[in-house]
Amino acid sequence: VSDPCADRDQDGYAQTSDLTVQCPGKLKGDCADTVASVNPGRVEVCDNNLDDNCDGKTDLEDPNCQPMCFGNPTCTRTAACPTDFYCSGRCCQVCSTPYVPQCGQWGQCAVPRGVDTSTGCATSFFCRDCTACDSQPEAKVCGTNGATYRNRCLADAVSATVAHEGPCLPREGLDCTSAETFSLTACGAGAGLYCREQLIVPGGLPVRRCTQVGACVTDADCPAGAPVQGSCDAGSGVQRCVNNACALRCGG
Ligand SMILES: [Ca+2]
Ligand SMILES: [Ca+2]
Ligand SMILES: [Ca+2]
Repeated sequence: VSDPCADRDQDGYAQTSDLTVQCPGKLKGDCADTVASVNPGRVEVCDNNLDDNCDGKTDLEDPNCQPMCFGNPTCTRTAACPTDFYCSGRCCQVCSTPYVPQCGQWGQCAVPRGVDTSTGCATSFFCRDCTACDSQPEAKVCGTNGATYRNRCLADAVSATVAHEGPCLPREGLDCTSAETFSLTACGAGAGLYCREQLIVPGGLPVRRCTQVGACVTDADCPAGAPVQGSCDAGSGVQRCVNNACALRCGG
């Protein structure tokens, strides 16, 4: 039987934690008695895969490594934060409200630039002549950039790609490239979003953006995170993107 008071790494801490054992001249509770940098007198290092201070909690589990979020939830990704928050420094941070300019000239309106793809928060607005589109009925559409436009006319006028009819959902346009799969939870559980892959630059690498379930720009997007509706005779059905919604077309 080895000596419970042995201090093999000579850091002043013996391996035993037994209160009934006396180890004169030594402290106790060394949870790694071959590593001199690990003992109950140490401060937890948050990224070395060691329980440096021997409290049974390693790295991010350790209270010393918990972020100070001032009442906001902790997080590892934006999709896990409440709506209108983003994840930064492992804390959910509130999105700032974008500045909407007063567009002074007659016929001008403020048009959103969309969301910051890294946070999903709305960015800035710019002024442009909206007369032609203001004269058309309001029928909101959502761009792939996460901007909601008054109507398709205005989206076309600013060269935005329409993702679907109706306003954008919270976090549409958020980058989900780091998500491991195209799962429905990559953009937040129950958020009504899927992680859509798209080519922004022809021949470039695809990017992924959170997009409303069922919304599509090309046939390749379908079924766009939604279950296939309807059925055809074996093998004859093809998913098509028609007016930004997926539809099953039978007979090819
Ligand atoms: Ca020791
Ligand atoms: Ca550690
Ligand atoms: Ca620890």
